[in-house]
Parts: sequence; C-alpha cells; structure tokens
Amino acid sequence: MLSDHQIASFIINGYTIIEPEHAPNYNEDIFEALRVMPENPGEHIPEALPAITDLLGHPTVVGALTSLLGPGYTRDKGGHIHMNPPHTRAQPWHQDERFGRGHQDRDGDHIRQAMLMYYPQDVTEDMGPTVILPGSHRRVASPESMVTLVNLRGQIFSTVKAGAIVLTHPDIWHAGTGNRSDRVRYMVKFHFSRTQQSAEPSWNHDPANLSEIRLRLDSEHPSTLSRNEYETDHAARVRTWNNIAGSAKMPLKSEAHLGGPWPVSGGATTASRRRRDGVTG
Ligand SMILES: O=C(O)CCC(=O)C(=O)O
Repeated sequence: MLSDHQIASFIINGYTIIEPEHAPNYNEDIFEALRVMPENPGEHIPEALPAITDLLGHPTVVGALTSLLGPGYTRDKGGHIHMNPPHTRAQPWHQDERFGRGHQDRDGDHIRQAMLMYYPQDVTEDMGPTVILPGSHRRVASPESMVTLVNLRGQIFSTVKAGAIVLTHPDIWHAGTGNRSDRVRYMVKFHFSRTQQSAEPSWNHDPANLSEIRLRLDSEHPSTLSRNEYETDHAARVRTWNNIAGSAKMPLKSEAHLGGPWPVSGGATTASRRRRDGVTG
C-alpha cells in the first residue's frame, strides 16, 4: 500500500515510482521475450507475453493501484509495448488519448484512472527514457499546442533500474525521448480504472499526517505548470484528496493560507513559508 505522503505526491506531481521485487531473472526474461517477439502484439500483450501477468498480480503493484484507484479496480482493454530502438528522435510531448477514448470520463480533481509504465531493463539517460512533466496532469493541452515544446522546467526522466514501474495520472504530459545509444529500450504500458468510490482511504493512512499533507497540497510546485492560484490547482488537489479519501476528507479552505506575513519571494504562501520554516500543525 502507498503511504499518505506517496498519495500526496501523486496528487501534486501526477506520478509515483514503485520497484516491485521479482524472482531472479524475471526482468531479464521479459526483456529477452520482447527482444525475440516477431512483431508488436498491439493490445494482445498478455497473450504474447504471459509472464506479464505475474507483474500485474504482484502485491506491490496491486497495493499501489488499490491505493490510487480503490479496491476492485480493473485493467482497461488495450495497453502497448513501446519499443524505442537505437538512434531515434524524441516524440512530441502529449497526453494519452486526451481527445479520444476515455477523455469524457476524466476530471482534474479525482483519480479515476492510472497509467502503468514498466521498464524491463535499466534505462540510462542516453537510452531514450520517457520524459514526464510533474504537475502537468491538470493542464489540458492540444497536441498542436505541444508540438513545438522541447525542454520544460521541472521535467524528469525515467532513468530507472530494471523492473521499475512509473505509475502516472492518465493525463500526465509525457514523451519518449531520443535513444542515442546502441541498445533498444522497452516500456510496457497499461491503463487501469477505478470502479467504485472509496468510503475510506484505500492506502496506508494515518490521520496524524493530515496537517502535514495539507501543507504539501497547498505549497508544492513541481513545475511552472503546477504553479497556479490557490483557488485552482490547490483547491483541485484538496478536492482530489477528498474524492479518494472518503471519510478522511479535509476542509476545502485552509485557515492558514490567506492571512499572515507578506511573502518574501514571488508567490510564496503562508503555507509554503511555514513548511520552509519547519512548522507543522
Ligand atoms: O516510449 C516512451 O517512453 C513513451 C511513449 C508513450 O508513452 C506514448 O507514445 O504514449
């Protein structure tokens, strides 16, 4: 199960990374099976790669997905094996299926779906990792408006160890980057959906963490895109928490936010100053 802080990070950043422990050689065997696969099986991944079902049923994966999507989540039809062969150019930034299937079910203040990206090999910076922009999942952008964007402040790369999984909000801005190496890089992607509203937190929740979580929701800005007025991004984060936390809701308005000393630097809020100063509660 994820912790309160991992859930808060997911709400703020739109992603979390987990590292399930597998049987020896599991990732190597998957990599080899992908390497000899005659063609991309499209959405028929479990049929073409039966060992992937061990990953989908792994307690760490099930625990993380249950934490984000509640019990009874389902795997959506589809999925894709993203092969990034040597010497490719980068993809444009995009949001998956933003204007296609599933778009109408999405909103910026809930976690109804999650995207899983599994890397069966170590991914180094030159091997075409996926780039993602933390905090971008609440910004709708058309593919046309993103096509000229290149490096964005706050972007992070999936330079991970074999077996790592990047779990993201379905609307996170991301792209495959150019593979400058001589090695092929694989990533296997699946989408999952919530099937029910949670009556209580479906993660490892401790009510004693609530005030610290609230400070984080009010004050963290992982990228320029996530730096917005209190009433938009911050309120959407709190509403997201409330929509997935059931009985562990928090008040929408923060008492601490609007009053107090003037900011000492651009945009600093009372909450962020208190956090900087190590004040909790
Ligand atoms: O290959 C990658 O790293 C990302 C590709 C991807 O997620 C996509 O095309 O939607």
